[in-house]
Amino acid sequence: MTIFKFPKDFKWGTATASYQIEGATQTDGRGTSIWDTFAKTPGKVFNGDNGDIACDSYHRYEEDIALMKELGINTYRFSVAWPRIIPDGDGEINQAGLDFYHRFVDKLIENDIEPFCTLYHWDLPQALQDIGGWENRRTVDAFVKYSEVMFREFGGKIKFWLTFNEPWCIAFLSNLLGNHAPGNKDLQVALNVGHGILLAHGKSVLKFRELGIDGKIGIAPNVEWSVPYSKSVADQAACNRHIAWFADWFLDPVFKGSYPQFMLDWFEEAGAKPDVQPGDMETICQPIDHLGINYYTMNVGRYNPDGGILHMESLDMGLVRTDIGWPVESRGLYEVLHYLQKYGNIDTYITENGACINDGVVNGEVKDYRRISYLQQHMVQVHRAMNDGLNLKGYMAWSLMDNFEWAEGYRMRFGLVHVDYRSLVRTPKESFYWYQNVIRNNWLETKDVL
Ligand code: GCO
Repeated sequence: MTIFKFPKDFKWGTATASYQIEGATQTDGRGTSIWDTFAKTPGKVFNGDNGDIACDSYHRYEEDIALMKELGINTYRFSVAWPRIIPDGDGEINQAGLDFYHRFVDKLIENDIEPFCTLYHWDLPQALQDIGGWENRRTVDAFVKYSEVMFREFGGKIKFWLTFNEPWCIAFLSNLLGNHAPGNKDLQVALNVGHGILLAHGKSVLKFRELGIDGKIGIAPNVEWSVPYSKSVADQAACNRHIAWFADWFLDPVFKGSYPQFMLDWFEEAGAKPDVQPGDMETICQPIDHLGINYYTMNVGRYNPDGGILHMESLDMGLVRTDIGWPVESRGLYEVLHYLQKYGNIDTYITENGACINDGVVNGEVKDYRRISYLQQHMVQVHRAMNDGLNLKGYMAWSLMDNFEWAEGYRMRFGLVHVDYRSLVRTPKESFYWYQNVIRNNWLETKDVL
């Protein structure tokens, strides 16, 4: 048995996102988001599910905060629904929306839970999509306005900020692969969208500094690790592209002020390139205070000219998979963290990590031992990376509770707390009690949990 101790000020948390948990989509003046539209388009979301009710956290947030308190987390990562703050994206401010987040954030603070706020976790106001979404620079300016409203209202109260959650998903999953809202399948659109959000990120960070907000700000990419199937140059290059697609494509502009040339060349061969205007790259390249990393899985990649835009196929190496089909490989997290050192040893938070394990309630209990195993393995890798001297400041499990899993609807469950979507009853799972123990001890013990 080995004991892994964590530093005193380590942030232990969980993460959620507004559209996935809040429900109350028609309440208190909230505008429509692209996810409302997408979820109601037949064939886009499994079972025709949508976020109208979700976990109803908009109404049950006190119960949820009581659960957080019981769990013992000192940090909670949540996102704000832009359409609650500015219903049409760019017009009137909705006081009722601000009031909700004030009540919510005050309650967190009252319970000694640090609010860690994501400004954009995908619920773009539909009115902005109607003018071209992130491809239109009016959307970029509207985001800066929205973020200014948030900074002015919550600056000082909220000390930890993230501009964008998972730029790869916003650009490519949503606009090249078409799986998420708004569902485009066009590389040029994807590159424009990616560029738009980078620009919005840079301008928002500039605004944060200009206002002198007491707090820290950064961005949270999702990064998948890829290991080449063979030593062939082609396999290695395919995996390099795969990693860079998630990481370098967004982080090179943020940290270095340029897109990675080999990826620009690659996309240009496919006939597309981002619409970079003079001054854009300088605007994007603003010093940030921390980096959030969302990590779930690793690939073994092989060059295959039919393997999508990157010409890479992921091989099935027989790894254990979670119920959503993603291979479990915790060492990928360690590799990702080291890979990102090329951008400097910046304060880093694991802003999401977790497993889809669909075990249900049996006799009042949820014995999700596979989730415990997943979390434990990944936390050990975080600890390893910290031992190497990396500035890892916190770990936030995805997710506090089961919720609306985007295109998968409600069938895929990532929560430490089970949610019965008919009764909305919350039942803490075994993993909840396991995590509670880790947090209470501030160390992790690795005897085999299975
Ligand atoms: C994400 C997502 C979450 C997902 C999780 C599991 O940021 O991709 O933030 O919303 O639910 O990743 O797929």
